[in-house]
Amino acid sequence: MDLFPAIERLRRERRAIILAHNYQPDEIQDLADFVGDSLALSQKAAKTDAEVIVFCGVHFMAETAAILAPEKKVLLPAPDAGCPLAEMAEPEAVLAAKKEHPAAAVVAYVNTSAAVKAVADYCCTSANAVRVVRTIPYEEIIFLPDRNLGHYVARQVPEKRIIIWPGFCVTHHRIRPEEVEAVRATHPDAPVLVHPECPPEVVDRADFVGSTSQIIKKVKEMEAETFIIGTEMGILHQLRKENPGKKFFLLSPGLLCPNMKRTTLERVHHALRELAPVVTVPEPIRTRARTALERMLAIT
Ligand code: CIZ
Repeated sequence: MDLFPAIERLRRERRAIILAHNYQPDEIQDLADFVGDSLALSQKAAKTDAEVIVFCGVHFMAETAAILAPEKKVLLPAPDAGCPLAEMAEPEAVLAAKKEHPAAAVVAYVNTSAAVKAVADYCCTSANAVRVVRTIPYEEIIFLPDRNLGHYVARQVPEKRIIIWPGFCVTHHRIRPEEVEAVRATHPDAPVLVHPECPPEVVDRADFVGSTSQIIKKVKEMEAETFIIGTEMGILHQLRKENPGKKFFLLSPGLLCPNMKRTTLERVHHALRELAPVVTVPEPIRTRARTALERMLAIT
């Protein structure tokens, strides 16, 4: 069966919108009504008048959409798509850290479970982490769960004391600084753009550091012909589509998130046909997590 027209028909019948993260497989991005980072997708979910949201991404992203749009049915076609980084922070451990540092605010990266967002004071994304930490009226901050993003933020906001959680993204954390040196030798004129989830030694050697949405924006503004990209390979699809005259190379061959690749056309079709699997966030976790997300949205 040709799944594209079948999905299209079901999408109309179900009054559904398909949202895909920048790291999703190419064919899923092509199918989607909207492609973006997790925050932009969740905001889209909250604003849409569609009744069903098919969230092509990983579990914490669909949860964020369910927190912000509780009246809609949020479907996650790949229910086995977790995020090892999100699993590196548990609510009990966060509460224990709060007890140890009673004057500190907890800033939780969006890559956390709803249960962790519910015990956090603020959320942030990689696009706004520096701004959130700089703006909030706290001198001491527990930043979780990504230690590389935490180090990046701490360097940009030296006036605050940042207690950094030891988590990491398995995909970004494995990039080595020698890979930047090697690519500089083969493509000396190509700017290197990396995600702040990369280790500090990689970030130090890059020309630009930013979230997926910031990398996409920056490439459009730059005049170079060739670019080296240090984030998950799914982003190359958008970059190539939006910049047909430019060339892109991955900084490291290991930049592939297996969880992001669990979404398939078959699974999207199945989700729309069965209206399952549904992602929900129970009360009072939803309301508490929403408060942390709304505090972030008020800053950005
Ligand atoms: O916020 C997101 O969607 C993530 C996880 C990365 C990014 O930079 O967009």
